[in-house]
Amino acid sequence: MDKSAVATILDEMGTLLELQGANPYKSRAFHNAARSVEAITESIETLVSEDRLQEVKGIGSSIGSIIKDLVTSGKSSEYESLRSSLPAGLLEMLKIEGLGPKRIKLLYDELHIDSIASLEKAAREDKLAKIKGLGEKSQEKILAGIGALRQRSGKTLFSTAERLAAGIMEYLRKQKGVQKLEVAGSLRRKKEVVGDIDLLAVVELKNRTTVMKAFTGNPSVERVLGQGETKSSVLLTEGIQCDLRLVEEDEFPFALQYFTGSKEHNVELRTRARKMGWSLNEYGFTPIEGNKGSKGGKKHPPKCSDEEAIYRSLGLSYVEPELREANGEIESAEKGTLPELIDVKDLRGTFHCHTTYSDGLHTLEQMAHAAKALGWEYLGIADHSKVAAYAHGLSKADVLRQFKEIDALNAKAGVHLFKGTECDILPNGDLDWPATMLAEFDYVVVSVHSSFKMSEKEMTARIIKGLKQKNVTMLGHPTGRLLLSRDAYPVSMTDVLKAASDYGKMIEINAYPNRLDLDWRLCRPARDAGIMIAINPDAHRIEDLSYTRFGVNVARKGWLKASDVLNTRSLKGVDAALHGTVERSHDKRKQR
Ligand code: DGT
Ligand code: CA
Ligand code: CA
Ligand code: ZN
Repeated sequence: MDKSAVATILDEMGTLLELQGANPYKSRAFHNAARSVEAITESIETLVSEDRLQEVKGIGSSIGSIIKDLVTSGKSSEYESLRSSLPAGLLEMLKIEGLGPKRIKLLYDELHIDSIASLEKAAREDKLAKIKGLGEKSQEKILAGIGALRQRSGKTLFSTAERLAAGIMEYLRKQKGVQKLEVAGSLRRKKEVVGDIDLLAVVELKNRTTVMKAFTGNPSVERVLGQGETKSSVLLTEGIQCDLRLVEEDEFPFALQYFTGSKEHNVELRTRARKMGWSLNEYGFTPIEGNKGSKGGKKHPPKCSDEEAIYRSLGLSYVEPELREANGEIESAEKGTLPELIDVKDLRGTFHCHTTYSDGLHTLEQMAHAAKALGWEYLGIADHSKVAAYAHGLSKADVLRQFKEIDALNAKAGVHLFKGTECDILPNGDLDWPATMLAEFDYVVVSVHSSFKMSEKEMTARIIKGLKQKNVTMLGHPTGRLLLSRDAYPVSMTDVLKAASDYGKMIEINAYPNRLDLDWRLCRPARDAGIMIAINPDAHRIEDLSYTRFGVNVARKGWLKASDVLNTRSLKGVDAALHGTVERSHDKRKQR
């Protein structure tokens, strides 16, 4: 164990002793020892092996032996027994601003409060106010502190944040004097979950106060966290923070670039600017005194009227916000090799949609009409297979009935319906439809919906076994994650991607707002392995068809071009691609 890990544990032991109500002298000794350890300049291993710990100021024999245990074995029985003597929730409570060990001990002794949840409950029931030494004011402060903590750790789905931001922006645009208004931060970068909403505006001087008032008073605000002339922060009723910053017109492109981030992207950009002899921040470029730079920067950096100009000034092609994650985008922008990203307009249809045949809300015909209304050429229907009883999985008779209805609908002009299925991968890796049945569909999506608690090895083997079957087209929601509520099941995506590549299978980006699975970080590796990607809304209602745009966000963040995605192909092109994976038994073209 290294010295800062040791110091962290010593500090925690000091806190645990305080929570126990131990002699203050003793707890202070641990806190002091932690600081001393942090300050050690030579190797702590050497000090331990040469038995020289007591040379360090503030370390006596008892703390010395704890450090020795930690350094040599990574463990300490004293630390463990101290930890187990108190509920873990007490340490969590320390994260609440304004709540120290003394008060936490008081609350634990008086009301058996041992977690943030029980603390919040007691405060809401007005029980804290009655404790001697606390009172009404402290109770309010504690509740505010809990809210702030949740705020800090809280993340919000992209789709929710986008909807809230759109509402506020529409409201603000109606205000007098608003000349420019843009969203920045992770929301502009289309991250799958975001910490807060960052808005940026240019407002005429005389209207600034009223615009700020309109912002802090807009209907979705729960509470104002801070209000100033150029920056205000509010907590929205849905529990996410929103910041509005007002900047001068000529600074706007720089502020937009800066507050879009990511931080890591900005660091790389600033380093590049410095090499040209300029410093770069949210206000603009400034020449660095006496530094002409190694990249041939001019003494007077150009004024920039938009973000493109900033990137151009640095010898870079424009970098789309989605790509600003420090994944090599600056290097590619320098070489001019950034991909032309896929756009929502490139989609001509989608796959993996449910209907009333299984757990969908709308009928086959309604779904077809909705797809047509979106201007799509085709729609893939993939209702659940029979094992999915919870989702009214289809029997063979249901499927044949659905095929007939699809044939009838396809005979009318309009949108072409593909006959698909979302077939369960059973726990042993077998598929829920027999091979003869798989051959009947135009395409087959295989997914895991049950028995998530497996080892990574077993789950990986299960998925690969299902995916490589003859007539399987693509893997559905590959990791099974539900953003902000359920972790991915353990699976080696490296192995899954390799298998998909080896067996010529596709992978979907499930565009359901809380899935977004395949993750954008894996899109590039998948593409590079030659895997075709499908963007699928997993639609259960006609409205859900538009979830495809969240899938496009994922694809864009993953550097995908239109040609990397199945849905951008013409009807004919899709037909050909599906034939590569499904040997349709009833299809004459098979004999060719
Ligand atoms: P989030 O809100 O956690 O989902 O992520 P972001 O990226 O929106 O982060 P946020 O809201 O803290 O700040 C927005 C952008 O402002 C961030 O992406 C880059 C820029 N920024 C904020 N603080 C710093 C900083 O300390 N250094 C640098 N270089 N950039 C910063
Ligand atoms: Ca943010
Ligand atoms: Ca922010
Ligand atoms: Zn599914």
